[in-house]
Amino acid sequence: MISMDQYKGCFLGLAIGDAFGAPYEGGPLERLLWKAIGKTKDGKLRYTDDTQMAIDLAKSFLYNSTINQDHLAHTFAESYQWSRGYGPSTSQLLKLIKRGVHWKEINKKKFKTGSFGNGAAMRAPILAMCFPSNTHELLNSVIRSAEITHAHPLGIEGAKLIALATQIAFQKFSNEAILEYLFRQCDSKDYKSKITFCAEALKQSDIKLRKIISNLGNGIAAPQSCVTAIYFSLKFRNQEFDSMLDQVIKLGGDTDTISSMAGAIWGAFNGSLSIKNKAKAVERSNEIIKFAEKLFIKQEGQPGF
Ligand code: F2R
Ligand code: MG
Ligand code: MG
Repeated sequence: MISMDQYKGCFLGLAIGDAFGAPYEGGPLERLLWKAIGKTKDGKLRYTDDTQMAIDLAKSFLYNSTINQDHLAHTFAESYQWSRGYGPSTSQLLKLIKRGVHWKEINKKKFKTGSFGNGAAMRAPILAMCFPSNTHELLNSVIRSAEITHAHPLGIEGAKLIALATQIAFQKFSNEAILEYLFRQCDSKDYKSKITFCAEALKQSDIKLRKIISNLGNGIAAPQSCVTAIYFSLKFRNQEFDSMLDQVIKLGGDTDTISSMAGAIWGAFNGSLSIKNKAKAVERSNEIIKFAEKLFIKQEGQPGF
């Protein structure tokens, strides 16, 4: 039985990973900028595009009881603020949607095959909360959510892996069973070989971070970050959230997104009890808890769905 506390843990883990990872994302310029704009007036840590798009997805699902692509595209666009640090192609796309252009006309504008950034994957844990047991509906919804901003097959595949990893983390299967399941569900050679590496790396307690970077990646592209996040969530599932966060921050690169995706999966395993206090440092964390509660009540199979 999945508990409401696991939903709270999942959403809070996503937001905490994002807000605490954000000051370390990217190079010196990005870090300097975040130093200037990374706190609210009342001293809370601001979250970035990762959490904003997750909130938008939750809001849109709660309103429609399904993934309504046009509504979701407008919800993303209405929330857009440059200061949340969106990826370049997503920024451009959301600004155009806000001006009235339909998402289908522009989701393959900057890149002919669509974006393979990790922007669709970073919001995918929410879909596992919408569809915790219907995998067919989950996968269908991953595609519908992703293709608005990330039409590239590798962008969608990364979102699929993060959604499935979150869904199965709610069930608390063993790491071996989770990775076997993800491998079977995976359509891409590149991701498959990363999942195989992940299984091997989890057997080595003293593996160096540079080996994780060179084999799994720490970048902004989905193939360079999704399996990395899954690796950290599985490695630290029985340890404190902060131990995982420290390692992801040391990894460098796309620290907010990797710790956000890993944080969501960690929270799906462990619930919110041990991270509730940490969440108080993050802006709007009470509202995030409320979204998690509403998603739990609305999840498929429950009355009112
Ligand atoms: N934007 C940021 N952080 C600032 C930059 C960090 C640093 N310079 C770094 O590179 O590590 N963070 C937020 O953006 C990420 C999510 O991005 P999203 O929404 O996927 O953006 P986008 O623009 O669609 O894709 C990101 C970049 O990936 C490359 N790319 C994507 N598809 C491509 C394709 N088909 N061909 C070639 N390149 C492609 C491009 O460089 C895109 O700009 C998260 O990290 C979030 O925190
Ligand atoms: Mg971000
Ligand atoms: Mg990021």
